[in-house]
Amino acid sequence: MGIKILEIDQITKEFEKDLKNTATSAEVDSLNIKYLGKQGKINHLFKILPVKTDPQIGKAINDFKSIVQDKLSTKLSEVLDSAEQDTFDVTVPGFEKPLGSLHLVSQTIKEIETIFQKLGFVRRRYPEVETDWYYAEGLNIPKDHPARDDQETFYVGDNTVLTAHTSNGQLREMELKKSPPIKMINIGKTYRRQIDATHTPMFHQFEGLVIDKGINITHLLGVTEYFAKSYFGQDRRTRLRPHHFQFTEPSFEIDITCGVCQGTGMMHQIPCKVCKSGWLELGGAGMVHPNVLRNGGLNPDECSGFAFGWGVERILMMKSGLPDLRLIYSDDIRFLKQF
Ligand code: FA5
Repeated sequence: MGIKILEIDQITKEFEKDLKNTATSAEVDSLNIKYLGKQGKINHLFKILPVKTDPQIGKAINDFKSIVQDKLSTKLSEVLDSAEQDTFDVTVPGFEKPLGSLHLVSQTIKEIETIFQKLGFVRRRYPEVETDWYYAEGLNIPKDHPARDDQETFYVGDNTVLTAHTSNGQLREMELKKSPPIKMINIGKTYRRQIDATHTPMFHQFEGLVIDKGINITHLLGVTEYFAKSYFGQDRRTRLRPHHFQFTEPSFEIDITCGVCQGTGMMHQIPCKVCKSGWLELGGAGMVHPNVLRNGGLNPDECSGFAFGWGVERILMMKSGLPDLRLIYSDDIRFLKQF
């Protein structure tokens, strides 16, 4: 019996020695096999010792087995912890979190806002879903008038639309202020059933409205010129071209000299590919129609005003040389990251 216990003692000593010399998880694994495996030392003890006749021996082997299991699992945690510490280098720089930035349309809107704030314009936002009165009828566009077809409007109800322009803000501003002076810049989303390289179904317009005693076309010209030089560059010039809008009289299109050919219309002795004529269209403008002043609750005999409505994406396109407006809303991060 003494000899038989001696065998367990010997294996215990061998195990302790093995454990001391173990430093990796692979070595722990091989000890697992050596002692606890099917052909391992502990199973061998069960085979060679008289466990059936002497339950004390069986108990002694099982106690040893539990000790081996505990010690191997403790050893495994130790070697894994120290392996982790070995690979943790505190001098390695952390992961840089990618920083977002304002979308280029938001940047442009901020730029526009800043320029007009310097002239004393107040930033406004008016509804994008609008009733027929503010959007058309009150702007001197009667029902069934052909001008309604121009704007390829999205209807959301019999009497409601997604605004195709920001001019609804004119009447809303007159109602809000009730009397002159009025000097607002309404920047908002607008919607039209159009899509190609220079049109998107959703785009932004910025609408200026100035109303006071004695406002005339020279004031419109001054503001237009100031904006064009501030946004596009001091060397740019503007001009008025006669046009028609129902809500302004007289009405104009404002053009700006092309930045590529400097307004000459020619590049290397051939017509400029960007503008062909030396001029690029900025957008519509005019003197507020007396009917619109009346509809806004103002007296056209006592005050007058000018208004303009231009495309945010379009001026961004003109300044940056973007070939296609749809890129702006493509969600392509490689494109957006450049701005
Ligand atoms: C108007 O919308 C008038 N309400 C402007 C106005 C306001 C005139 C006040 C007089 C007084 P127009 O339809 O031309 O005008 O559009 C104005 C500008 O919006 C265009 O010059 C262009 O820059 C931009 N625009 C029009 N449609 C689109 C579109 N689908 N995608 C991108 N920009 C567009």
